[in-house]
Parts: sequence; structure tokens; C-alpha cells
Amino acid sequence: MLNIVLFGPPGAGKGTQSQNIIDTYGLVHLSTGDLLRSQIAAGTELGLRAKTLMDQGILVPDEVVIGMIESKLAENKDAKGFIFDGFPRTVAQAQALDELLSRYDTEIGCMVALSVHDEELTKRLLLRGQTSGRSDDQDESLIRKRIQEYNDKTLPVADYYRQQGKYCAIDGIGGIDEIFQNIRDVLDRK
Ligand code: B4P
Repeated sequence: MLNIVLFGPPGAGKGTQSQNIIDTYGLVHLSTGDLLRSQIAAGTELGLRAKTLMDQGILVPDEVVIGMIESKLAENKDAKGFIFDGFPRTVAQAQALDELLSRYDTEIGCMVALSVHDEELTKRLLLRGQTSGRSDDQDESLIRKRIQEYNDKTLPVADYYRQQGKYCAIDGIGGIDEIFQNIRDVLDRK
């Protein structure tokens, strides 16, 4: 079983490269951003609470996203492996993920960390905001808040996996295919 954490700041290319990884390796894609947006679209109470936070560029509480991942793992017991996209975003989420995976006698094989500088992130997200309808991509100050939230709360997650020898850095600047080739080189060694 191959379980991957795809890591990086907002706009680093996680969603984009997840699609390439799923197509090539047949893993189940678990994106907490997508799961939260489907709760919002369905108008659930969880979705309404999440939307208020997401529209301010703030992370949703750990217990909410951990609960969503717990359910998805239970629904996909026969999966070949998982790609976690946008999760874990805090060290508490990373610790919870280890515990959840241990219930299935498995663990994270590697963290693929995409690095992209802030100016490029802002440019990509504003561009996506012109067509995606995502309210969190349309306001530059909100994008700055998301990047700040990433630096404050999410970056320590990289150290968590680095200490376990599972951290692989990938340059997230360049063509989508070129970046994917570099990810493949890492994953094919796993
Ligand atoms: P997410 O949905 O995870 O949004 P994101 O960080 O913007 O990443 P995304 O995957 O969408 O963007 P990508 O880099 O692929 O989270 C949204 C919000 O949900 C968070 O702010 C938070 O509030 C909440 N949330 C989610 N998970 C949470 C958790 N675990 N805990 C707490 N809260 C959570 O792509 C961006 C753009 O760049 C695309 O338009 C793409 O086409 C483009 N792009 C990609 N690669 C490129 C390249 N190589 N060159 C040029 N452009 C490229």
C-alpha cells in the first residue's frame, strides 16, 4: 500500500498534481478542501461553519477535518493507497493521521512537498479565481492570509515528516508535466 501526503502552500499545485498521481498510480484521492467544498455545496451545518472560516482564509478546526478523513478511510478499506491533498495541515492532524492509518496496519510512505514562492502563488490563485468561482481565490488580502496561515500552522508539518525521513522536496515552479516527472522519479523509488 502506498500512502502519500502532497504538501505545499495554497496554489502550489497540489490539486493539479494529485490528478496526475491518481491517473498514474490508481490511488484514492482525499482532498480536505474538496470535501469541505462539497459540504458547503450541500448546505450542511458543517459546510456552513466551514465556509465562514474558509472565506476568512482560516483553517477549519482539526476535529472537523480529522472526522472527514476517518470516514473516508473507512469507506475505502480496499484501496491500493491514498493521496492526501491539503491534509494534514497541522501537526495535530499529522498525529491523528498516523493513528488512523495504524488501525489499517499502514502508514505514510512519503511526503511530496511542492515549493513555490509567494508572488507566484498569489498570481496563480488570482488567475484561478477569475474562472473557478472560489471566493477564497478572488481577494489578494485573503490569499495573503491563507499563505500566512500556512506559514504559521502548516509548515511545522514538514518537520514532522522530515524527522521520520519521509520528506521529499520538489520544485513547484515550471511546467506541470515537468514537475510531475520529478514527482514520479521520487514515487517510483518507493
Ligand atoms: P484547498 O482546497 O486545499 O486549497 P489550496 O490550498 O488553494 O490548494 P489547491 O489544491 O486548490 O490549489 P493548487 O495548488 O492545486 O483549501 C482551501 C481551504 O480549505 C483552506 O484555506 C482551509 O480554510 C480549508 N482547509 C482545507 N483543508 C484543511 C485542513 N486539512 N485543515 C483545516 N482547514 C482546511 O492549484 C492552484 C492553481 O495553480 C490552479 O489554478 C492550477 O491550475 C495552477 N497551477 C498548478 N500547477 C501550476 C504550474 N506548475 N504552473 C502554473 N500554474 C499552476
